[in-house]
Amino acid sequence: MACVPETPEEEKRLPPGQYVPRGRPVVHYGRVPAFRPETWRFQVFGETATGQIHEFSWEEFSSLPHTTMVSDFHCVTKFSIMGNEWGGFPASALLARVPPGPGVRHVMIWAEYGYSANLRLTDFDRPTTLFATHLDEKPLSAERGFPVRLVVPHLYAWKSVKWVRAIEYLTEDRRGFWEERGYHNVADPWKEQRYSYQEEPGEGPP
Ligand SMILES: Nc1nc2c(c(=O)[nH]1)N[C@H]1C(S)=C(S)[C@@H](COP(=O)(O)O)O[C@H]1N2
Ligand SMILES: [Mo]
Repeated sequence: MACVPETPEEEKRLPPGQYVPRGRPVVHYGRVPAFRPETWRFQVFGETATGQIHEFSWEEFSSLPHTTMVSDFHCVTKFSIMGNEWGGFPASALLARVPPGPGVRHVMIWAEYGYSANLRLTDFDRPTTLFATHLDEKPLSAERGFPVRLVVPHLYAWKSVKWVRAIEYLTEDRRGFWEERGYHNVADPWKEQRYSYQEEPGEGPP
């Protein structure tokens, strides 16, 4: 494994304690789920503005406006994958389509098999947060999250939930899968927010 950035410019984009491996590792907990377009549904639930659950079929979901974005990807186990070209639609498009209620400050991202990650609404609503269906102009491979994953490039990559199936709007914060298991609630790689013991007051649920 090469453990150095390829260019000085890449070096500047590398958060503290991270390295660039050769190749692009695939990381997840548990098995790769199958995708069945006829029965696949995407739910937006919790504190929606209307009080109703909103459900998308794959056809509706995949017809949201498409865009591309290049970003880096930082796993808390210290490797970074630089310069990924993701295609999909911004999380802000989903927020516009299914507005959250006025008290919503957090979201829970839910995946197949119950994997989850929580985000502050301000992190979810960043212009760089994307629901990605494509990587480098090709549909995602099964193990990278096909048919759709979230990409939150400014936070550690466990927040970039693969095989995403639902968003829950929350008025109060709640910990997701890794956040419950000792990882930092916020997860900013530039501040090396790796573990929950580093949390400052106000950075996590009580
Ligand atoms: N559904 C789901 N999404 C997940 C994970 C997981 O276990 N399940 N692992 C996360 C972690 S820890 C990382 S580093 C990235 C890895 O993404 P990659 O396999 O495309 O490199 O996916 C994240 N998304
Ligand atoms: Mo990770």
